[in-house]
Amino acid sequence: STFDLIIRGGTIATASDVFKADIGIRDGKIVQIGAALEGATEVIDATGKYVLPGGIDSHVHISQPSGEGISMADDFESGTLSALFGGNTTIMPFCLQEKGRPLREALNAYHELAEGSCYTDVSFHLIVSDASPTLLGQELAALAEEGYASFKVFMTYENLRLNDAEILKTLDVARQTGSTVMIHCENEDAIRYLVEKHEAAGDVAPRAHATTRPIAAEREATHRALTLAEIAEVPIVIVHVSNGQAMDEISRARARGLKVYSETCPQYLMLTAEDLDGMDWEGAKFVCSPPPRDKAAQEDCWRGIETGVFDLFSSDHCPFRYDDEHGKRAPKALESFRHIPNGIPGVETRMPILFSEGVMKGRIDLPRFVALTATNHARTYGLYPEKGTIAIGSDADIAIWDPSVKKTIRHADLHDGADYTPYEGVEVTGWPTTVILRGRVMIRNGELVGRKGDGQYQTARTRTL
Ligand code: DUC
Ligand code: ZN
Ligand code: ZN
Ligand code: ZN
Repeated sequence: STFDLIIRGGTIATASDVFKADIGIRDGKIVQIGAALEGATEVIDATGKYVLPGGIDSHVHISQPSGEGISMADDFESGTLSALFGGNTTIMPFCLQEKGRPLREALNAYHELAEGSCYTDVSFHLIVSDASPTLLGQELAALAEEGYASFKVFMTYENLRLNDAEILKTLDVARQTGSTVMIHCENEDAIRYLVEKHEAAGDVAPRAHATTRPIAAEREATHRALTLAEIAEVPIVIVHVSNGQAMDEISRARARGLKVYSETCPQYLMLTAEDLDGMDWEGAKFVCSPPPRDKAAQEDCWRGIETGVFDLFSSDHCPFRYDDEHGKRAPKALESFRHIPNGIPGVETRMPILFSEGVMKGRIDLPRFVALTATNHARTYGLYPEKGTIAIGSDADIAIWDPSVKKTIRHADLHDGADYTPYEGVEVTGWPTTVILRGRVMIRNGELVGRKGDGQYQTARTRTL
């Protein structure tokens, strides 16, 4: 027959349009979009449903070494399975370079972990923790040409942070190679000053994690990152923006003509620092960096989602088990907030939360939802137009959303390797019930039918200026 698969009768949304049409798929690609398509091996009836590009979560941590005795809760199998059930068809995890070691060594290690294990497609970012000239100059350019076109640098964390000179060198390589740099903006020295003060005063509970990483530390570092990018004349991505003051820095930089992309995450819409209080170390469940702020910051982040300050909505999925000696309650972590592993799970709940709180509550329309959760990720990180849209010639990566589903989020129903969700009890309307990866039905009406290993690695293109 003409098509392998037809998706019939649904309401399609892209980042620019909403329309009713059928989609014809052959050999993993979208080959036709039109009315009354006929002639397929399989037909999926999407009447009353939204047919959207599969989600792309461009900020996900999987199997990263996280300190002595601490391990992440997800490997590539559980991480991508959880992503798939949340409507994603591509995720972008990080390959962490160990200081003094070649970037390629990190890449090889993560490729080995991912190979044959994935339920979604995967494309990597590199974390550059060593900006020494041999590692940086020679390697990054070669890797960019091979399709590793984005990397993250940190302004915080003793063992990861780059200083301003190192960041400038890294930005310079990015400018030359057309790579995209993601920057984690928090002022490490300011944080350390506060951490030492709190520990000296005996204040070691999880809540102090938020207190010692104040908005000012994020705002200053955001301003500095933008300034360095302005001087190096290169676009950057400010990741996991948590508040209005950092947003204002981004808007001001844009007004000066800077090309800057920015990202926020579900935790900054749904959580506050008060969640870090709680009996029996429960607050550790919500420890992530930057930390959740207050109601006013949540409203600011919503405004950024609505008005276009933010281009990207990512999970920053970085899962650790709570009730576990290798996780949030590791012996060392119980000594002080400073040793609680930073990060929370969220790859499966990212899109349902934004769909329910954003689209169903009328804050954003479907095209904006698609842009924030798929299209802009593909564009920013060199995967477009194979990924991130519904168009003739694109990969048939599609999530069919049922807006009539009502669910209460329970960790017991999720598929990640953690033992809790920060969103336990949150009620959502709408869920991606059928998920298609390069034309292969992976989830049909909520049931897994795809196989581990169906996900493939995707190389990325560098920026063309
Ligand atoms: N930054 C991240 O992007 N993820 C988890 C922890 C962190 O600091
Ligand atoms: Zn970060
Ligand atoms: Zn992260
Ligand atoms: Zn364990």
